[in-house]
Amino acid sequence: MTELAAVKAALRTQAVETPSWAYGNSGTRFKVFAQQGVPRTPREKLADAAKVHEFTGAAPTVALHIPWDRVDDYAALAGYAEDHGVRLGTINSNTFQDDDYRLGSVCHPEAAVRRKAVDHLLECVDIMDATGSRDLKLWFADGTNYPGQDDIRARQDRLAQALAQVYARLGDGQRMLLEYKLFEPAFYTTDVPDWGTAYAHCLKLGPQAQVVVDTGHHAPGTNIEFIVATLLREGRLGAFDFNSRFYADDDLMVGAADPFQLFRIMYEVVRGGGFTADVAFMLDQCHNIEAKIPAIIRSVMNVQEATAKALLVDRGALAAAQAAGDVLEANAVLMDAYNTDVRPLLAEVREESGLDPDPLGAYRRSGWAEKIVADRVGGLQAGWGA
Ligand code: AOS
Ligand code: ZN
Ligand code: ZN
Repeated sequence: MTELAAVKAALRTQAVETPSWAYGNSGTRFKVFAQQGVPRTPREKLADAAKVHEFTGAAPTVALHIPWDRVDDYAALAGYAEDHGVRLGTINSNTFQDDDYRLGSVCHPEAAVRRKAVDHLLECVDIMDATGSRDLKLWFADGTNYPGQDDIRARQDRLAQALAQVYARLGDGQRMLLEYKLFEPAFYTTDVPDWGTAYAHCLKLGPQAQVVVDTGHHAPGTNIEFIVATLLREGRLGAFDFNSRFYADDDLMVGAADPFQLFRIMYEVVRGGGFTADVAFMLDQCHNIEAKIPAIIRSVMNVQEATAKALLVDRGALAAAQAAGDVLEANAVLMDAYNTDVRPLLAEVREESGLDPDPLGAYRRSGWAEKIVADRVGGLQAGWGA
């Protein structure tokens, strides 16, 4: 296979999981802007996600969020997804939207609240059994706002106990993905604030516990690609939540704020052998002011572009320059790949797969946007879906 053929083959295998909540209305704490035609039910979210897959060929799975996507029959929901050409993906738990969780969930000082949170997580594993999902994604809003509010060490013990209970419930082939976040909603301490804390818990739990890197969850200036390289070396990079940020956890379209950072991350993924099914590429975004389905299509394309550039790095030339200590040449090799316009290459890959080379144009021409505006009245905010 020529090098270009290998790059194309790799691009054809790339799958980006889209989040059900990105299809619903969302906003900031100041205002949720309702858009016309947004889904009212989990099935309608899946129908929209199927459109993203239809036009990109690269978004075959959809992440669910419990309880936002709660239904009576998950196997039937999985069947509905398959009828539309997609599959159900990661199950996201929610231990942050209940009054009981004011002081935390699995780290809460009261055993009864911790029990309630763990029961929810165990229920999520039951749902995974029904949907056939591989991954349970855990993001905890737990933390404290004031020094002295709670015992930092005790909270870690409570967290470890809860994680161990859920880990023990995982079936063969199921994984627990632990996401970290620097701050918000807690502002003094967060119980899983960084990759080191997540990694330490995963290490104790076992190989089915893996770390999720949400690209918006770091302090400004953090070198995320270094974290990616480290987790891959340790065999603990389970997934990405892709999005981009200018300030904090902005959840904007991935690759919008800093395409160069996304390229650097994808280069470490390629370099570290992470371009396999073991690393899930998920989006975790909210489209507050822009049209949702085209924004998600754009995001998938942005991931593909960064990946194509990463795959095009001349690794032989890079290694030679690095070995020779040629700083400028090494940097030039990397920048050459980054500065390549990969859009024609991706258009070719799409055409060779029988897709329209222009996914956004194809979506616009499809009439789906007009159809959902006509058909769906009263779309709901993400988080309050049926
Ligand atoms: C929150 O900041 C996190 O990024 C999450 O991944 C969260 O689980 C997601 O927004 C769905 O609830
Ligand atoms: Zn996330
Ligand atoms: Zn987030």
